[in-house]
Amino acid sequence: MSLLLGEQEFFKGIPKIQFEGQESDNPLAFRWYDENKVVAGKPMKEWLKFAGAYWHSFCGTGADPFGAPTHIFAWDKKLDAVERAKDKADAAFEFFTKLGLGYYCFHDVDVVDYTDDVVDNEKRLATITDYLHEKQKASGVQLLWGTANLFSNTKYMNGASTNPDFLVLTHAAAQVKSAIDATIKLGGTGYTFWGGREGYMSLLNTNMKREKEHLAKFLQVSRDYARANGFKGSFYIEPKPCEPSKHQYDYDAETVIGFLRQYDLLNDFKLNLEVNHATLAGHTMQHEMQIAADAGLLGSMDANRGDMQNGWDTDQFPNNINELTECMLIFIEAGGLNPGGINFDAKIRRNSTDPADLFYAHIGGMDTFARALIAADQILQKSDYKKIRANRYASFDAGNGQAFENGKLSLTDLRDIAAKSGVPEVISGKQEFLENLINRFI
Ligand code: XLS
Ligand code: NI
Ligand code: NI
Repeated sequence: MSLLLGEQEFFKGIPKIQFEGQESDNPLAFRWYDENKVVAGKPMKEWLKFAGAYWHSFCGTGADPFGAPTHIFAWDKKLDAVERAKDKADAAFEFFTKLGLGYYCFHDVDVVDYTDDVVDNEKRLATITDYLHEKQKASGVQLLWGTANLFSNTKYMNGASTNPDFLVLTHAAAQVKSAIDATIKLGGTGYTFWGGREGYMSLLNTNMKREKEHLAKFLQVSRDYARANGFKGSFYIEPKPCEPSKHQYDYDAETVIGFLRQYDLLNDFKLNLEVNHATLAGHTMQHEMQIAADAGLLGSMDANRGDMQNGWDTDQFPNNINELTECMLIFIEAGGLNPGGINFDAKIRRNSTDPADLFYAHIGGMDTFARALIAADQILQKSDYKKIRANRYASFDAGNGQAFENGKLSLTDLRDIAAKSGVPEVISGKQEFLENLINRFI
């Protein structure tokens, strides 16, 4: 089998990862993710459009505030930025192909290093975009979404589109414009905005109203540019409550939906939800997904998990089967993600330094999703889960309850029904029963 290697093989000794089933003890094989297995009417690979995240897997060096890089990349050696970027693309596509990932996601600065020169950056990105285009054609791997990094460079320390200095906003616009061009050229199904610096560190120096209006204007002009240039995909906002800013304007799903509605962006934007952002916002991922699904805005997701003891975005690989099974119940009932996929916005730990570690991490994540998908499908098909939930609301299905839902009863009418009907029964919410039921199908 052709592995579509570049000049060098970066992950030597690692074969194409195959499905071997639950009995396999091969750590470099899938035990649950069987891409063509049909679950709930569709092959797994159609439900689970997995994507690799360029930034964590091919740029993240393992450096932390207390220590130097531990991930020393063989693709990061050449002196010329574009040549270095091509090696990185070779490594990335070797990895995607060996793992069987159908999609990938990137920020502009992940795929090629940027300078402070707008024109130079545009040229670099255009050059590497052509190279990525060739890699996509040769491998069949597709772009899930592109984005611009508007948070790492010094100039964005006070925000990008919400910066109080207009000139900084224009530099952010220049980056978004060429990242949109790259996304269009590469046939990306989405374009993501994650605003780590779009918020504040202190209200003492912040005009919040004005900053949010600037953010909305910036999104509108970006949308207009992309649509005028033929972008047919979905824009995503990726909510996160804080980190790196103390407070971020895209706090959580509910906040973002209100913002999109206020600025008339609902037709073009959906949500890209991330597990560890949900937990940072004091929610579960299930909560965020249900909010988005109910609004018809469940666009895409960033898969990872947090750490129970840490209050930051640790971006660990997903491995919590209960959490994901509950997510998959919402996911299947919503018909999956539309038009997005499942991007592994997750990083191996600083001290995971074997080339195989990146494979173990993704295999574990993909297997956990696959297993959760199967379990959730069984729960929906074979248990009373849906019925129990529906029955709790049965009193609204007919009679006065239905009249209330249809807006036919006044407050006085409701009062009169209460006076006439006596004391409500005590009715169990059956939470423990349902929790056991989830475990029974895992
Ligand atoms: C950071 C975000 C980031 C976005 C893309 O917390 O998750 O990685 O997904 O800019
Ligand atoms: Ni993310
Ligand atoms: Ni994140």
